[in-house]
Amino acid sequence: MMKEQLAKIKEDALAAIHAAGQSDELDAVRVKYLGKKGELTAVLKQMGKLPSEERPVMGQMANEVRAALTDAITEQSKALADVALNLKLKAETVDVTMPGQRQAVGHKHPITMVIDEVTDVFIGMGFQVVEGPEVELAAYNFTKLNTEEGHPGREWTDTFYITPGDVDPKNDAVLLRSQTSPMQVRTMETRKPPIRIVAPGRVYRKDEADATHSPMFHQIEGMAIDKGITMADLKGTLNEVVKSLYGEDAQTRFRPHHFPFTEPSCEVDVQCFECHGKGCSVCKGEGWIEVLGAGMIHPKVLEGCGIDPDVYSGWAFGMGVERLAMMRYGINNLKLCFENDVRFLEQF
Ligand code: 2U9
Repeated sequence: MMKEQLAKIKEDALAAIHAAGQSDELDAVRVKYLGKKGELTAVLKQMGKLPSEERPVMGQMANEVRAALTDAITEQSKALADVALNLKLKAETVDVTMPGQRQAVGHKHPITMVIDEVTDVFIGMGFQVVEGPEVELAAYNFTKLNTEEGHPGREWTDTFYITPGDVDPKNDAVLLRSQTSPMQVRTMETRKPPIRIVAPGRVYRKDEADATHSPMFHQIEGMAIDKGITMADLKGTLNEVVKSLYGEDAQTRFRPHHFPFTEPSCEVDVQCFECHGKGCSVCKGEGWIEVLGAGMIHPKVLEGCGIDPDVYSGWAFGMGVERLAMMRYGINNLKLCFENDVRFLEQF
């Protein structure tokens, strides 16, 4: 009786196992036959009722059935996993011959291109690049640069003060730097000569925005300080820079000028690259184009920044990046540089 029962369970269960097409189906079959309340378990529970001489034989048979079912379940489970994996692989096949999707690659802004070009020339001459805060103290933006209180550039009409209570052109006033010169001051205060640095970055002045002005613009300033530095080093260095930017035959002209932070001071013109000095619309008939200001660092500035002017001397220069970019790329309105219109930016 029990023998037939076991044989039937085995037959039915094996059929069900092989018919299971999914792992949850297979699990249901396992529970149905081998689970706590399963059919095989139910038969085993009746074992006690058998005459004692039959028990070992039935016990062995029951164990064989259980082993056969367990093996079949394991095997079917592997087969199902194989099928699932193959389906997944097929579904996720990558066709490496399909054309890719072209990604739009951006590029540098024309202002950044000019900054990189100029700083690269200086880096090639052994200069280091320093960058620093755009929010500055009046002491660093003005006083240490020999620009005392009362100087027009220091007035609230020219400079963005952000100190609470609005206008306070005193030393501890906080402002948006109007030049990158504070970085030269900070470098002098923290390093010993020889110093050769360029300081590129954003500066802010209360200028009305028009085709050639913006309340935010960029400067590159720089300086060299060592024993025995003279105006000849300034001229030699700037001539080399101008040749790197405008070509070997570029001519320069140094004109006397005045800045509070340099003495003597000069402005430097480059001969017009369009008309070579004859006078045209690019140079407004001048034949020359002003590109930067420079000079020997004022002894008072050196001393105020902890460098002994009796031992060391140095030169400094400053240039406006936007002017340079407009000339270089033929940009006729500065506003275009700050509107982020890709139709403009894509042209460079
Ligand atoms: C220190 C000492 C000296 C920086 C200098 C200029 C001349 C200059 C202008 C160019 C066009 C500013 O953007 S612009 O309007 N700059 O002409 N700048 S010398 O001299 C320094 C700087 C720092 C400690």
